[in-house]
Amino acid sequence: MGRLIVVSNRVPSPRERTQPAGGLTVGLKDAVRGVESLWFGWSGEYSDDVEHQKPNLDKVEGVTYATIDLTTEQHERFYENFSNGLLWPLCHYRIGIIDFHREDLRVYREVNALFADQLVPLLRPDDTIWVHDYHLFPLGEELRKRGVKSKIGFFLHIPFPPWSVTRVLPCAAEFLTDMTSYDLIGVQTDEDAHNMSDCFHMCGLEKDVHAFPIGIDPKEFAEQAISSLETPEVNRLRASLRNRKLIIGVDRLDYSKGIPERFHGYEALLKRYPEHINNVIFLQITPVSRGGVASYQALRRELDELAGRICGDHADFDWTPIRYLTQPVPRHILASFHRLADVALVTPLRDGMNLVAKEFVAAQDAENPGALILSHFAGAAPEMSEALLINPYDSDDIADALNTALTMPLDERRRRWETLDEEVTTRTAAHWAHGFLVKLQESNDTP
Ligand code: GDG
Repeated sequence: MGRLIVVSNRVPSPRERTQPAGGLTVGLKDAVRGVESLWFGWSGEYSDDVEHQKPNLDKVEGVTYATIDLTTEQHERFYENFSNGLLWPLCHYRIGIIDFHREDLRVYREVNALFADQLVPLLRPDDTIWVHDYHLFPLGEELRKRGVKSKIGFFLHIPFPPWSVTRVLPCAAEFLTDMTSYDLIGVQTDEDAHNMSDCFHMCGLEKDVHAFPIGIDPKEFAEQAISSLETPEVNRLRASLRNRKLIIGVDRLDYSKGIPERFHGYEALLKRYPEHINNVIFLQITPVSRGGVASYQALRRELDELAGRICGDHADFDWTPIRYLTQPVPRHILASFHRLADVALVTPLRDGMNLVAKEFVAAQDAENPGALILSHFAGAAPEMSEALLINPYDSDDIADALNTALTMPLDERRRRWETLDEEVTTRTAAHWAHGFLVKLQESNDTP
């Protein structure tokens, strides 16, 4: 096979290139290993004249990273407004907070055309191209318009809603038409595949969509969880617990993750099961993301207020019920924090997959594993039925599950964890990438 070309809005930062952090970078690192490959995307930098730029090329461990700049207006309209202010909430079923402007759509298309213009000169005929995520729905068609005949696959990392929601997007039919240019379209779950196939059908188009649930590198995460157990940070956390149970939540600061709902569920636990007061600590790690988008600023204010209010109402002079952090924690430390935790609380209102649930499982000690509480609305839920599955809109459901998890006997925790761990170690990031690329090679419907 020729080279693998990966295209995503952002490429891994120089640090992530050797120490990949998220699922996408981990999964693709395995996919690009041993194959000549090129990863193309936005540099994270701005310039005024983007038409005449040349991609910046940087080769690390056999992978060439090719990056281009955007203008500040393109960043605002393409990335903040259209991708994250409209497509993200729409795909997470949040039509009440979307904001559509034709000018933003024009710039979204303009940036997809710019990506194509800048990428085409770097391509060879036997390349295989893999496009990622909602920022780049029309890229395949832009490449075809420029004569690219290679196999082009597309993977969507976030959910895809049914037609009744998708049709709210004024350009939904245009996007779906463009997407027929891909040789293979992959999504996270069977539900997403069904929804997208149905949307094609409703627009008079025929296109198969397949589910490829993404995973993690469980071995690497487990090793980090064990090897960081005696670091100063982990020792400090352990000492500060003073034998209290630890509940952990880890999410980008994003309204799709159900963090206020989680806080309400935890407060319901303190009210309805007061025996846990002073015997439990909830550590919520929530690095700020997309701080330029208004709905994210509003969520941050809401969480600041809610965490402060719950602490004020329930804390004692020697106990604080919630430790709420908006700073990121280094990945190896995070892995050990998961291992120390008795319970993980993963409560998205909608999530493509949710890698945190899988990371928590991978980090556990087989002799004394913690319990996972997981939303029905995470893409991971169908594979992880041995978690305590909850409806995040029901704070009493969260409270009951927390009580069950905090009091679960060791043999039940082990039994549930073993089944979960089997899933996480079978469906890895490498397995995901391999499955997609094999299917893409098999596809024979290049237009
Ligand atoms: C999208 C989809 C899908 C979080 N806080 C810190 C930190 N993290 C890491 C986690 C995990 C990653 O970020 C988050 O991954 P998720 O899957 O949970 O969520 P999204 O970022 O929304 O990802 C999602 C995913 O794409 C892959 O397809 O699963 O559904 O929305 O790895 O550990 N990492 C570090 N410090 C933190 O404070 N180092």
